[in-house]
Amino acid sequence: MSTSIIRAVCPHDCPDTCALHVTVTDGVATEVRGDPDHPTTAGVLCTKVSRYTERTYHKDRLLYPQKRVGKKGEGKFERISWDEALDAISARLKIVAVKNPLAILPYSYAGTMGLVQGDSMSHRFFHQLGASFLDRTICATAGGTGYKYTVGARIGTDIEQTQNAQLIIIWGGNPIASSLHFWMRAQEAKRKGAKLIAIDPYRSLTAEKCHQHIALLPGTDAVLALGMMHVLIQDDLLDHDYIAQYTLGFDQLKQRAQEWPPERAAQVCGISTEEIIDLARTYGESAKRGEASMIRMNYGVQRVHGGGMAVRNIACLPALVGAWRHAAGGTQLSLSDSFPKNMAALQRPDLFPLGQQQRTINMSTIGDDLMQESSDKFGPRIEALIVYNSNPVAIAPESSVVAQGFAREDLFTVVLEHFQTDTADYADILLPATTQLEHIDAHSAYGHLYMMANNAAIAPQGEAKPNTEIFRLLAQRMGFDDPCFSESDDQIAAQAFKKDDTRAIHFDWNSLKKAGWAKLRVAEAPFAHGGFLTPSGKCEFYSQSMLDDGLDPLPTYIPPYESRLSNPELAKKYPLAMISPPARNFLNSSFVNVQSLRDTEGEPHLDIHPVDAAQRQIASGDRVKIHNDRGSFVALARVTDKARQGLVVGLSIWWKKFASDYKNANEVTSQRLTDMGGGPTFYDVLVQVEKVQTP
Ligand SMILES: Nc1nc2c(c(=O)[nH]1)N[C@H]1C(S)=C(S)[C@@H](COP(=O)(O)OP(=O)(O)OC[C@H]3O[C@@H](n4cnc5c(=O)[nH]c(N)nc54)[C@H](O)[C@@H]3O)O[C@H]1N2
Ligand SMILES: Nc1nc2c(c(=O)[nH]1)N[C@H]1C(S)=C(S)[C@@H](COP(=O)(O)OP(=O)(O)OC[C@H]3O[C@@H](n4cnc5c(=O)[nH]c(N)nc54)[C@H](O)[C@@H]3O)O[C@H]1N2
Ligand code: SF4
Ligand SMILES: [Mo]
Repeated sequence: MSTSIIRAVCPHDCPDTCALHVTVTDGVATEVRGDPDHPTTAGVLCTKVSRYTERTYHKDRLLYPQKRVGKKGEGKFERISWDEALDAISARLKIVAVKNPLAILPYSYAGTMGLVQGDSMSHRFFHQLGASFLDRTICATAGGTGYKYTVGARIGTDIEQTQNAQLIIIWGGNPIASSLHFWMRAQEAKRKGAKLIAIDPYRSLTAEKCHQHIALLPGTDAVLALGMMHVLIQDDLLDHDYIAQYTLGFDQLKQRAQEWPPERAAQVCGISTEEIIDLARTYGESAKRGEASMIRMNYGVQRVHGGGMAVRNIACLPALVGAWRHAAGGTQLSLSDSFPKNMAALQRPDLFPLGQQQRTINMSTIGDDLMQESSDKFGPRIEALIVYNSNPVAIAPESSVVAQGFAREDLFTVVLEHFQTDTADYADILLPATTQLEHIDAHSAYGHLYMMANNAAIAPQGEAKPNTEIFRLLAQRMGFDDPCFSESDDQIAAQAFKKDDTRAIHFDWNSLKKAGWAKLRVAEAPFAHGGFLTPSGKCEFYSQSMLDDGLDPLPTYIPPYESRLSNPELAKKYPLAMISPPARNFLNSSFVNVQSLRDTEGEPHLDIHPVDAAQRQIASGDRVKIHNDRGSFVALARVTDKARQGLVVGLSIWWKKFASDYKNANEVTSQRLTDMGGGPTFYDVLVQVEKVQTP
């Protein structure tokens, strides 16, 4: 018997990007554990990934290529050989490409965050083909854009400082579920006396464990931040020296904040005036005392119409009180721009045919876009769709339109997957992909500062192949002869980070593979002495770039499309706001098919406040229908004041095929986009809820 420990990386879309130790005995992975020496992983994994072998060796893993034999969406397939599959795909892509390659669309997101399996060979392939580009907006572009206007780049407080903070504001995030290793450090800070405050419409697992919970209405965070600015200025809880040296536009900001006395802000946010005054004073006074006050923002704040502006407003706060002076102060939304990734080498945009027209499709409106006919404005109708690392039929908004698009008989759809997801059901050709234990990859992270290496622990299951290999083989069949199409995964991984960049100068792929991880060389407190990456080099309270892009250059409020205050007519019909944030035991729609994890989540639930439930004669355990003009889905009611009055919460993202009505929360979400960044508005939804009468 031979047993070894392989160094690997969690590939999932989670800020923590854990370092893994995979125990392999006689070629079989028997256990996946957190690397005890990796500082942020600290030997701990979440429940999902500690069950990784259950997912890898799942009886439903796709093990060989298949072609559709039933109707689209029916999920009936027949086994074929790799040659047959690849020949069929390349033949069809050639036919479409001769007419217009822009009619081909790749659709992918963060099923794996790996730079090799996610961002390299596939991009090279579609660039060479001259296909449409995909704007990958589904998660974070609204907030990312708002943050960049203000601070300049997605750079912020290092998670490894968290335990040194005296005040931690967790704003629009539920780290117990979605960033466990940040939460572990926040707990350490709490034990050392730090105060924890959660800002969230829902009493999430995290909000429940904080000292204070401010349950504002969804989509009103921008106003809470404006109300805080008002109080900070009025009470002079400011760091005048920091403002003078390192910020731009304070006088204009001051005027703007005047418009938002806490009384007015409180009305919009649906909270008390005292809560706003108290929050601002707690924040400002903590900074005045010279303490480290940290705001951990998360993406929950930016899935609404004004989501970009909300992040921008919040991102102004640390500069007002000088919180960036401390390594454990400031704010973190994402650290992705800390990494000197070499995207040009990985993706080779230069392969795109010279002089050919380009087109970009926003992944958040895939439903509408699949339904578009050819036109001058839109360009050619989408005729071929290649999906990998994503499950759009479950996760994209306004699902009924998405499903209608995928059901088009004239659309040629290829899906690369581990499992027969809701999306795979619509494939013409379904290809088996390897999991993280079966391929190699290089990783950056968005919640810590380590470059990471994933070694293959086991052989591919069945006939599964890495995404890279699938696109390599397709490139051969398409006749693409650039040498980059013959690079091995190791050769690609070795190009992941820019070696001449001071942050990664110590990067060497072979040694990274042995060590598993290496920290970037970056400053401990990124903006302690200014150095913002905006055009002015300052934290921009006033942003000329925003004005140039047609936005208000100052912090402001952009109300939700759908809320009682902003759309009272609609609210008459659909009076309840609905959000559908991540369930603890799923990762987006990944893991929903892992029995032990699904058992823990039970059936799809809807949390509803006792007053709202009573008005509708709903009791816990009742089957309820959640609906609006876009559609409906069914869930089991949980009557609880965790959901504030006027709000319902359906933890997500369920596979439709595991729901009694074959539907999920995205039936009622809309394809309208955020104020900036072209993001989706998953949490900007009004619905009505009623009990389903059982015969
Ligand atoms: N277990 C688990 N972990 C995950 C994921 C998962 O699906 N499951 N998903 C991963 C991905 S892709 C991402 S992007 C991140 C997600 O990270 P986040 O978007 O930060 O998601 P959550 O941590 O669930 O926190 C969202 C919280 O925001 C709250 N919220 C909703 N609307 C508003 C609002 O308008 N204002 C405020 N202040 N709060 C609001 C919700 O109630 C919820 O508690 O997590 C990653 N980690
Ligand atoms: N209602 C609602 N909808 C949401 C959200 C919400 O909060 N509420 N959150 C949104 C957010 S933040 C996000 S990020 C998106 C996430 O949406 P997606 O990025 O689509 O994430 P998943 O649903 O996890 O699907 C990823 C798929 O990739 C597959 N996969 C993993 N690794 C590989 C690989 O190496 N090769 C191949 N070929 N496939 C692989 C997995 O099996 C899985 O089926 O969903 C969004 N949708
Ligand atoms: S999902 Fe997040 S917490 Fe869980 S193992 Fe992966 S990186 Fe770590
Ligand atoms: Mo996400």
